Amino acid sequence: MSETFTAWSRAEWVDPHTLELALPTNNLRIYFLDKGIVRLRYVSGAVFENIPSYGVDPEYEPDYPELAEEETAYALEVRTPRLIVRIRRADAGLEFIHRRTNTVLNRDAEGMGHRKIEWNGEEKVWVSKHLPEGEHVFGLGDKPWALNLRGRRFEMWGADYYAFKEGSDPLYKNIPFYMGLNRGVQYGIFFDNTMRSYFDIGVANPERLIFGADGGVMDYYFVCGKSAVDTVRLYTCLTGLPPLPPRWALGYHQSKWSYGSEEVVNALVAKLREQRIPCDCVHLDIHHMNQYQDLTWDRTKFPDPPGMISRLEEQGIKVVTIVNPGIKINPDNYVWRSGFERNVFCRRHDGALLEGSVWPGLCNFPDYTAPRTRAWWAHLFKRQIAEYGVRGIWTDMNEPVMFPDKTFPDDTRHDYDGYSCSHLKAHNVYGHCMARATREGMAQFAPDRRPFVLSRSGYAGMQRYAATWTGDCEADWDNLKMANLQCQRLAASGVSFCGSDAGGFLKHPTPELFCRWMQMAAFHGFFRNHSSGEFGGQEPWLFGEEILGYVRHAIEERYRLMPYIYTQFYKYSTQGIPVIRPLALQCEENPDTFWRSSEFFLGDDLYIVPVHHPGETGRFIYIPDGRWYSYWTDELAPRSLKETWVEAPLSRLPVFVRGGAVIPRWPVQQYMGELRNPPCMLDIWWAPNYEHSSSCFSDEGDGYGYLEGLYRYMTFNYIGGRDYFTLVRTDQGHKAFSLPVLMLRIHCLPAGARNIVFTVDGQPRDIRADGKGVYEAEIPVCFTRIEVSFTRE
Ligand code: NBV
Repeated sequence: MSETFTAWSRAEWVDPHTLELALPTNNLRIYFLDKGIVRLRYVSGAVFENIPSYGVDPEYEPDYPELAEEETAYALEVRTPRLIVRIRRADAGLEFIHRRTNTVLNRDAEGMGHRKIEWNGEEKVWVSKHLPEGEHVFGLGDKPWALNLRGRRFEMWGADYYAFKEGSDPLYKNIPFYMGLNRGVQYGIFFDNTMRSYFDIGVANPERLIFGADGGVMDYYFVCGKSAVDTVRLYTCLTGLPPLPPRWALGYHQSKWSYGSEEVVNALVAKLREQRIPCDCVHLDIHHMNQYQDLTWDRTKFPDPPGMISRLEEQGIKVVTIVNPGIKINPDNYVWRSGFERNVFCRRHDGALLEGSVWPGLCNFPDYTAPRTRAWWAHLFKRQIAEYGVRGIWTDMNEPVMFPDKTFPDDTRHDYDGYSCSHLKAHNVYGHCMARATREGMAQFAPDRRPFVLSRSGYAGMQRYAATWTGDCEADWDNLKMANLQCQRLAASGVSFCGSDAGGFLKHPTPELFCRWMQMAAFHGFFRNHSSGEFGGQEPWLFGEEILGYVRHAIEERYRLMPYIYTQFYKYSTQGIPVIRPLALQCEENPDTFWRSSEFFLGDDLYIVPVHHPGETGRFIYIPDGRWYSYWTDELAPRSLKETWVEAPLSRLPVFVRGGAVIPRWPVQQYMGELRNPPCMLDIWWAPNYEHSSSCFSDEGDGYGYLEGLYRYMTFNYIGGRDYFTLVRTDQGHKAFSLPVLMLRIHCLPAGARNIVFTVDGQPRDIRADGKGVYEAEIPVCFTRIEVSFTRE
C-alpha cells in the first residue's frame, strides 16, 4: 500500500469476491455479487453474522463477476466488467463509477460515519451520499408523492393510513429501494434494514441524500443494470422473481366492503353477466365471516360456501376471501384455540400474550416471523382452499394494525426466524411474513393451482408472495393521479402486480372520475374495483349508460390484450422485467422525461396516457422516440420528443402502440377460459427502417405445466424497410402445447402502398384488406417467416 494515509488498517479478500476492510470504528465488507450488484455491509465488531434477510431471495444466485484491483494515490479500486468501486484512502468513502462511460454514478459524502450510539444506548446507522444537481430520485414502494422524490424525507414504518393524501407518510409498504437518475446516470440502492428507516432526499442538506435506520446494521446493495429498467430487473432478481400468476387473476376483479350474503353475490354476478362486463373474480370482505373471525363464515348469510363457490365457478367467477392477523380470543373457535395450544401468538417482553383490539374485539396475533407459526397458519387454509374452493386470499391490516394505537407495542417479541427481536425490528416484515405463510397454505392445499395472495403490507421482495393494492384512497382526482404514481413507483420497486381501488375506496366518485379511473386501472398490473360500501355502490352500471359503455370498453380491451399482458407477466416472473414502467425510466436518455409522471408504458410496446383532471378531453403528452400510432385509430403520432397535444375524449384514454411491434390479442371473453382455445390475433404496425423484437407467451393459464415445457414462447423479430418488412419467429417451449389458430393483421402500411406481396415461409399467400386500412390473413400455426413487400405510388 502507498505511504499516504489510508483510513483502513487492513484490507483483505476473505474469498475471491469479498473484500474486507478494518476501519477505525467498524469493519466493512464489500461483496461483488454481479457485474452490476455490490453489497456493502458495515459491522461494529469483527463478526459478520449470517442473519437471513427477508428482502433478498434465498434462491438468488450471484453471478460473480471477474474482478480487477488497482491502487491509486486517491483510492483502492475494484473493477467489475461494468463498475468501478473506489474506496477512498482518506475516509474510506465509497464511489461507484460506470466503467465504460467513466461517469461517477454515486458517491459517499462522508466515509465511515455509519453508526452512532446515543446516550441512552440506542444505535443509529446511516449513510450520507452526494445528491448532485439534476439528480432525480425514484422508487421507495408506495409513497403517494410525485415520481421524483427529491426534496422530501420518507420513512419506512408500515402504517394503516385511512384516507391517505398526497404526501402522507409512512404508508402500508416498506420497500427501501430507490433509484437515482440524472444525465447519463442511473443506479439503484437497496437498504436492507427492517428497522424504522428513513430517506432524507435533500431536506437536511439539499446536496445530500441520507438514509439510515434506528438500529440494525448498515447493509445496502448498489445496483446498476444496462439501463434504468434493467436496474429494476436486477433488483427484482436480487429480491426475488415473482411467481407467475394464474391468468384469471389478471382479469377484472369486483369487490366491495362487503358483499354481505350469498344472495347479494349471486345478484352481483348475474348483473355482471347480464351487462356483459367481463369479470373473473369477486372478493368477499370481512362481513362474510362470523364475527370477523378468520376462516369462519357467517352461516346465516352464507349457508353453503362450497356450494356457492362451485356455482360461481360454473359462471367463470373465482372467489377471494379476506383474512386479518387479529385472532379473536375465543376458546370456542378452532383458529384461536389451536394457535393458543401451539403457542404461536406474539408475547410481550414479560412473557404475557400480546392482546389488542381489532374488528372481532380482543385478539391475539400470530408471530408470522416464526417458521412454526407460518406452518400453523398455512395449515389453517385446508378447508377454505381444498374443500371450499376459495381461489385467493386477501391479507389485510397486516402492517400490523391494532386499535387504537395503530400497531403493536415496541416491546412485543418476535422470533425473526430464530434471531429473536422486538417489534422495532419485526414490524416492517410482519405483513410480508403473513403473505408468505398464506401463500404457503394456498400452495399446500391446491398444489395444482397457482396461488393468488393479495397483501396490503410487505417488505422489499414482497413480489415473491403476493400482489398488492395501494390501500384506502379517496374518490377524488388527486387520488386518481396518486394511484397512478403509486402503481408506477411500486413497479419500479419490484412490485408490478399492483393496482388501486379503482373508483376510489372512500367517498363516491363522480361518473367522470369513475370512468377515468377504470380506464387507467385497466392498464395497471392488478385491476380491481373496490370501495368501502359506505357511500353507495361502485359497480360499473351505477353511473349511467354512457359511462357503462366506456367502462365496459376499457375492461373488454384488457381482456383483448390478455395474451400481451400475460406475456409481460411471464417476462416479469422469469426475468424480473417490470410490467409497467414510468416514462422516465424507459426513456432515461432524454432528461425531459424526468419531469413527466403520468404517462407510462405497459411492456415495451404500449404507451398509456391517463387523464387526471375533470373536464379534460385533450392534454399535452410526451411522445417517445420511435414511431407511435394511436392504438385505437392507427393514426400516426407526431414525432416530437416533447410536449404534444392529443385528444382524450371521455370514451377512452389515449393509448399508443409502437410501430414494428407485434401485439398478441384475443377476442373478448366474459372470463378467462370462456373460449376453450381462442384464436390469437397477431397485430403488427408497420415502421420503416426499424428493427424490434416482441414476444408472446401462452400456456394453460394455471398450474405448473409450463415449468415442464407445456408452453410456447414466440419471439418475433421485425425488420422494416421503406417498402417491406419481415417478421422472423423463433419458439421456445414444448411442441406438445398446441397453439390456437393464428391471424395476422397488418396496420399502417403507407397510404400509397400497392401490389402487396405477402409470403409465409416463402409461399405466396392471399391477404385481404378490411377496407379500413388493415390487411388480414390466417397464417399457419408453425410459420417461421413472414415477408411483406409493396410498391409505393
Ligand atoms: O376489511 C375492510 C377494509 C378493506 O375493505 C380495505 O380494502 C382495507 O384497506 N379494511 C381496510 C379495514 C377497514 C379500514 C377502515
